Amino acid sequence: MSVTGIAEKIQSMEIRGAGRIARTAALALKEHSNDLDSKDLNTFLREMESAADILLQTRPTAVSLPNAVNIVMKGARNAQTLDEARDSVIKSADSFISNSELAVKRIAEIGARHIKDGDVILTHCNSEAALACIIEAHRQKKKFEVFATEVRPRNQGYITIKTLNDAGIKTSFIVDSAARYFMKDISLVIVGSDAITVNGAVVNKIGTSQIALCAHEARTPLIAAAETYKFAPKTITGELIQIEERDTSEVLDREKAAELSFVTVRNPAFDVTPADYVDLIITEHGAIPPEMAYVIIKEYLGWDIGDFDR
Ligand code: RUB
Repeated sequence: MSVTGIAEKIQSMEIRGAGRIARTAALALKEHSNDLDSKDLNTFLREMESAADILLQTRPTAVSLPNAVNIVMKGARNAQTLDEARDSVIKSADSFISNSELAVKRIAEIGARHIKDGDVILTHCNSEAALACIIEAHRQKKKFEVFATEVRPRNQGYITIKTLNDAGIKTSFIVDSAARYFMKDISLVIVGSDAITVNGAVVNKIGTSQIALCAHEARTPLIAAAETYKFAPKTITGELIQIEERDTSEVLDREKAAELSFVTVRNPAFDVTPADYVDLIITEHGAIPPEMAYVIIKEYLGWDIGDFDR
């Protein structure tokens, strides 16, 4: 499929979830580099950069996307020949995809250690990384149950309950606004992440921060499961994570909205949970307190303060 076709699928959320978006973008760049019949290095790089730009425009919040694009393009940008550049894109994309799949498996193993018999887990949205922890704990025969939210307006909660049901995990399905009502019964909150800032704030599906606030009030621990490529290097210099505002028709039918001349519909897709409300971040390199986010950015993403002065 063309880069534009894949970009449309990401934009429309046919392909969604920060990890999947990143792997799909890496694959799209690899396939594009194979399809291009550029005659020289500069033309190849120009065409690859414009494909990368198309992918980057799709969803602004998931930092896994620019991180994946940079990882795939880095070697090609420094290549001396066209063959070297193409080769580098292909190898980097392949290794990004397999590392990403491995990272989720590793997160599952580490995350499962934090789930114990008798737990009642609340999860929000549909996170491959968060669900991997839950499913691994179930595979280890731990006895627990899960509460899953609906996730208005796109209802990703349906995908979550289907996955949990297929795994044979006892699950309660609740509307988003019931999170505080049930929090007294919850012993652990596990969510995924679209971006993690240098301060350890977790950017995830809208509603996560409300759940975190309720969890904090009830002294219920909250864990975020996040591969290292979801950490946002540019937040080192104070750059904010852009919160995607999606089409308002996802929330209220366009015709109904048109009848309400004093009403503006808003549809932010993500929110920011401050580090104070996050107990642990599970990465493929281990579980860290949110305060250690800088270490992940520096050690595993290879970025440092000086990188921004060039
Ligand atoms: C998905 C979402 C997920 C994170 C992590 O939002 O917020 O919690 O992307 O998912 P959307 P994963 O449905 O708008 O893409 O662990 O699968 O990367």
